[in-house]
Order: sequence, then structure tokens, then C-alpha cells
Amino acid sequence: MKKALITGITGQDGAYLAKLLIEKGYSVYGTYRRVSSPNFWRLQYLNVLDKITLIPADMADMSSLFEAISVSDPDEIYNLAAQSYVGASFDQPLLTTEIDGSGATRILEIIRHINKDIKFYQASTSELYGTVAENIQNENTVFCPNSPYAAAKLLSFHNTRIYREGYGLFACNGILFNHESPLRGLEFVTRKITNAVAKIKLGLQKELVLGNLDAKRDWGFAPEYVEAMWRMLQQEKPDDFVVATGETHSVREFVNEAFKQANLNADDFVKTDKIFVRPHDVNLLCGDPSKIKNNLNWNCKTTFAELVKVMVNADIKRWENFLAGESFAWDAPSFPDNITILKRHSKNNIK
Ligand code: NAP
Ligand code: F7E
Repeated sequence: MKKALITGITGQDGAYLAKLLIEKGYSVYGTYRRVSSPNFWRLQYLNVLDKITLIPADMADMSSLFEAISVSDPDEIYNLAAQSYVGASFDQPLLTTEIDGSGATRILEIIRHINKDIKFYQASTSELYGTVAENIQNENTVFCPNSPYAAAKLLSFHNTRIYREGYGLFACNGILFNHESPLRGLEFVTRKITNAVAKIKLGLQKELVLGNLDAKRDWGFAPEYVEAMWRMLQQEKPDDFVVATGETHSVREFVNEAFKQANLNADDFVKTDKIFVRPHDVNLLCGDPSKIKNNLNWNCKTTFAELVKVMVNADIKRWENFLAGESFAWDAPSFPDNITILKRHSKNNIK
């Protein structure tokens, strides 16, 4: 039986990947952080919590990563753990650099020293393209990061390549464009929108306040993207791949589609406020998935409209069940209105 170690197993992708690997017959290990309140709701939601082995580890702590890799003795490591919210990377640039930049290097060093046969997947990102050099981005497009998050991920991207080319490790970068699902964190724009639509529909919220509505993203469905990660580690030779749908939509289009799904008119409820605008944003992302289609036979299936529908319906159903008194694993009830907690503390953050 193959063994896999997933860092960041409690996150959106970690939970879906754990489910996929269990279905494929793997023995699955995952790292989790010590936090004051448990954060296993996604693993419970997908009914995989009792089918995995959890190991405490932090990406900033080399010894805990060494322990996780020694104890699990994996064939494959999927490095998904990160401070993954671009907005927060402007508030905590050094922490983000430590986790997202140096974290992967710590794992690569451990692999190099204890077992060079371990295959390594690095969660790289379309944010690397930043101010895009081409309107459609592929594996050869120049990177120009626009956030501390992307700059940190650039370090991990290159060290993954360097350890592959320099030490012969089986190490791959998946350059994944945005992928969403009902398990997406509430601070990301898609889930912020679908959760708000559900609450507005049920009379629990009055308005939705957003930042840059003109930003365009290539949004896919997360369960399909974790399949791409697995395929990258099953090929003969390690390589880097873009994973994307090839379509781009603005935040405004996502908003309109989400309200439409709930038979509501977005113009009646949506406002903008510059406190949600980043010091430096990425305006256009649209990936070319030709290489992964041709080499690994990976294709996205879920359309933009289907993705929005799945997310809106999931959030409406959850709030309905909640109001009916049901108890189930879920994040939204304890999440405060973002305007109260995400407000930027310093005017200097805004141009
Ligand atoms: P996510 O839901 O935010 O999950 C991030 C995971 O990392 C969580 O399990 C989190 O633990 C863990 N983590 C955070 N800081 C850590 C630390 N210091 N030590 C150990 N673990 C830590 O992110 P995701 O959407 O699943 O994304 C997975 C990976 O893909 C991330 O590396 C992200 O940057 C990258 N990525 C995501 C997308 C996307 O569109 N989703 C696209 C490209 C790349 P807690 O649960 O305790 O917070
Ligand atoms: O922002 C704009 C915002 O935070 C998308 C991460 O998974 O994908 C994700 O990063 C766009 C940006 O995701 C709000 O300015 C407008 O232009 O949902 P997001 P992201 O920054 O694209 C990449 C590929 C990753 O690697 C990351 O880990 O939406 N936007 N108004 C807003 N964004 C948020 N969060 N909140 C707003 O109110």
C-alpha cells in the first residue's frame, strides 16, 4: 500500500486530496497545526477524519516536519500547507515568507537527507504571474509577483525546480489557478460571495461589501484540481504543469451569477469599499492547460456557472439546516462579519 503525507490536510485542497488518495487505496497521513480550537471540519464534512493519521507539525518548525516525514515514511509528499490568503500576506509579510517561502525548502532538505526516493508535490500558484506578461499564461510565461504571498511562493517554486535539477529529486510544481468549492475558506472572494448570497436570501444579512470587482480570475472546481496533483506524481519524469480551465471571469461576473442563482439582483445588495482593495492586486489571470491535457490527460469538467451554482446551493442548504436546528461540521456560524475583523489598521496600506 502506498503512503502519502499531506501538509495542510485541514485546508480545502488537503481535505479533497485526502479523500481522493483514500479512494485510490493509499495510507494517508496529514499534518495539522496546534491551534486553540480544533479545525477538522472539512475532514469531517468529507467523512475522512477517522481514515487518516494526523501528525502535529508547523511549516516554520523543521523538527516537527522531520518528525512527520520520519513517522509517516511516505512514498509521496504533497506540500499544501501555506498562509494562503493573498490579502493577509500584506499584513503578515514576514510570517508568510517564513511559511510559504522557507517551508518547502525545509521539506526538500529533509527529503534530500533522509530518502531521495520520496516524490514531492509543491503547491505553486498562478499568483506568480502577477502583472502578467501575456494575456494567457502557460509554463513559459515570465513570473512577476505582486504580493508577499506570491514572492514567497516564487522561492518555493524555484527551490523545487533546483532540487529536481540539482539533486535529482522527483519534485513537481503544480501552477494551479484559482480553484473553489463549498469547502473554500470564508475570506476568499468566491465563498464570501456565496455565503453572503445565502444569508441575504434567508434574511440573515442585508448587504455584501467587496473590493476590486474588475479583477479577473480563472476559476475551477477544487476536487478536479487535486486529481491533477496526484497525476503529476504518477508520471515517469518530474515536471511542472499549469492547471487551469482556460476561461477567465471578473469578480463582478461571479457576483452577478451567484445572486442570479438565488433569484436575487446583485445591484440591490452589493457595495464596494476600498478597505477590501489590496495595496497591489493581480488584474488578469487566465491559464493555458494544454500541457497537462496533452501529457497527463487531465481535463476540467465543471463550468463556471456550475461552480457558482454548487457553491451557492451548498451555502443556502447549510444555513437552512442551521436554522432548522441541525448540527453539522461547518465554518460559517462562528465567522464574524468580515468588515469588523478585516478592516485595515493603517491607512498606509492603501494607495
Ligand atoms: P487553505 O484552505 O488555506 O489551507 C491551507 C492549509 O495550510 C491549512 O491546512 C492550514 O492549517 C495550513 N497551514 C497554514 N499555516 C501553516 C503552518 N504554519 N504550518 C502548517 N500548516 C499550516 O488553502 P488551499 O486553498 O487548500 O490551498 C492549498 C495550497 O495550494 C496552499 O499552499 C495554497 O497557497 C496553494 N494554492 C491554492 C490555490 C487555490 O485557488 N485554492 C491556487 C494555487 C495555489 P489550518 O487549517 O490550521 O489553518
Ligand atoms: O481574491 C478580489 C481580490 O482572495 C480574488 C488563493 O487561493 O488564488 C487565491 O488568491 C480577487 C482578487 O483569491 C474582495 O482583490 C474583491 O483580485 O479570492 P481571492 P486570490 O487572491 O486570487 C490564488 C491562485 C492562490 O494561490 C491563493 O492561495 O477578488 N476581491 N473583493 C476580493 N477578494 C477578497 N478575498 N475579498 C473581497 O472582499
